[in-house]
Parts: sequence; C-alpha cells; structure tokens
Amino acid sequence: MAALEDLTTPAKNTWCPGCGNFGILSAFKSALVESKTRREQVVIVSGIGCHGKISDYVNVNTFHGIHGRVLPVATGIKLANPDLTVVGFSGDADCYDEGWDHFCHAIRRNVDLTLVVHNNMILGLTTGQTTATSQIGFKTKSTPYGSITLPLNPIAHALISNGTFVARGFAGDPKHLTGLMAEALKHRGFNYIDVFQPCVTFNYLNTYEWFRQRVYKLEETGHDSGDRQKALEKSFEWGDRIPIGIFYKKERPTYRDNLPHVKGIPLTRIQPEETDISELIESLK
Ligand SMILES: Cc1ncc(C[n+]2csc(CCOP(=O)(O)OP(=O)(O)O)c2C)c(N)n1
Ligand code: SF4
Repeated sequence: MAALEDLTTPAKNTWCPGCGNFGILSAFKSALVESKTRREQVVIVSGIGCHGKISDYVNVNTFHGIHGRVLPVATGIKLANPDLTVVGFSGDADCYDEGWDHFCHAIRRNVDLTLVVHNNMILGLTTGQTTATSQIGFKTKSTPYGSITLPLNPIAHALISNGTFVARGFAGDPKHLTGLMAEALKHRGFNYIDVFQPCVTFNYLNTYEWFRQRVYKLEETGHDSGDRQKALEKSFEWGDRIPIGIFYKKERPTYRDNLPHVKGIPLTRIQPEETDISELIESLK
C-alpha cells in the first residue's frame, strides 16, 4: 500500500507556480493512497508536454513516451503484464490532436487502464497555440485573429465509442478529483478522466475563476451514471453550467479478456524458448 510520503521524488518541479498540473499530481498521489494501491504495481505512461513531466514527480514505475503515443505504450504494458495498474497521463494536444486515433480505439477496445487528460485547452510546453479543445474565438500565437474552429467534445466521443468509465474533473478541486481517480483505479476497463487544468501562463480565458463560476458536480444533482443517454445529454452541457463527475460507468469484458494469445499466462511470466535463428538471418543476407 502506498503512503503519501513514499510517492514523492527528489526531482525539481519545473511547472509554473499555480499551474493546474499541481492539483492533478496531488490528487493522483492521494488516490493511490485512498485506493490502497501498491506503489510497485503502478506504471505511469506520460506524453510530451508540460503534463508529461508528471512521470518525474511520482515515485512509481514510469515511462515518458513520445508525443501522442501514451495509449499504445500503456496498452502494450497492460497486455504483457495484467498484474500492473497502468495509468496514462496525456495533454489535450497529446491526446485529442496527435493521439486522437489511439484515444477512440483504446476506448472501444476497453483496454483495462486509466487515462487522465490534462485539458488546459492550449499547447503549454510549446508556449501557447490552439488545440482541439480550444474555444472558438480564442486568440493564441497560432490564431492571432481568434480560433475559427469548433472544439471537440471528448466526453461525447468517449460515450459514443462505448466507454465504460467516462468522467471529468477539475484541477482546482483536487479532493473531488481524488475521488474520481480512486474510483477509476478500482474499475475494470478503460477509465477515462478529462481534467480541466488551468494553464496560468498561456490560457488567459479558461482560468480557475472561469471554471469555478461554471462547474457543478453531477453526483449532487442525482445523475444516474448507469444511463448512457442521460450521460450523452449531459456531455453537451457547456456555457454557464458545466458538469464534472462520473458521466457514465459500466462493466463489460476488457480487450485482454477476448484476446486469445494473451488470455492465459501473462507474457511477462513466459520463459522465451531458445531458438536458433541463424538460418533466418542467413536467408535475409
Ligand atoms: C511528434 C512531435 N510533434 C510535435 C512535438 C512538439 N510538441 C512538444 S510538446 C507538444 C504538445 C504540448 O501540448 P499538450 O499536449 O496540450 O501538453 P501541455 O504542454 O499543454 O501539457 C508538442 C506539439 C513533439 N515533441 N513531437
Ligand atoms: S506553461 Fe501552462 S501548463 Fe505548462 S507548466 Fe506553465 S502553467 Fe502549467
């Protein structure tokens, strides 16, 4: 079982003071403690961007991947060793732009892992350009006259792709986010949490204040998280009121359950057979 003090690393944190990533980091550590997850059993896979540095800040097994490829790496780890608790951390550009195809397919496959998307609605590390979730009219370095493209609705996409755990949190409410993450860690299947993560340096529009004035908790309104139609309806709510919490939760077989060649003993426990491949190498010369 992880203790909070054991989860800290000596790495110097280089996120801007006040960045929403701090809320995500503290919520995740608390969720590991709350869900009584053993530190040694956890693998974090992170993408490229400010969010990706989270790999340096949690004392578990980590893999800092390449841009947009959190999910292929996380999927491979989980399929090879299902005993591990695999958690992906991605950014909105990393997941909803560069990694969009992986996102849709991992959801429909129902790979048994958790994905947390640090959604700051901007490219942070590359100093402020629009992403797939940037708001229309948003002026950035890449859209000096304001974005003319409508943003994606990743929650709705996750629901129509048959997601089995679809949730949204807010980095400004780490206690609530801890609860969502702890639930996700317990749930078997693809657990997706989009997190509103204010970028205090480049996103002057979607600030803590902007979110605080709008977000409300689904669970406080009697929302039935077993009702997919209702969840879909809620996923389109945007404007003065924006829902956070678990939109939808359901059990269904995971990808591994139906994959014949990895169904039995985990690949990591199978001793490789000694095979002479010199003939094969010769034939390729
Ligand atoms: C293949 C590839 N394309 C582009 C880049 C440049 N790049 C570095 S970080 C980044 C994205 C950062 O945005 P986001 O995923 O939203 O993360 P944030 O920095 O906001 O956390 C990009 C495009 C890269 N490193 N690799
Ligand atoms: S640039 Fe934005 S997302 Fe990156 S560390 Fe600074 S505040 Fe956070």
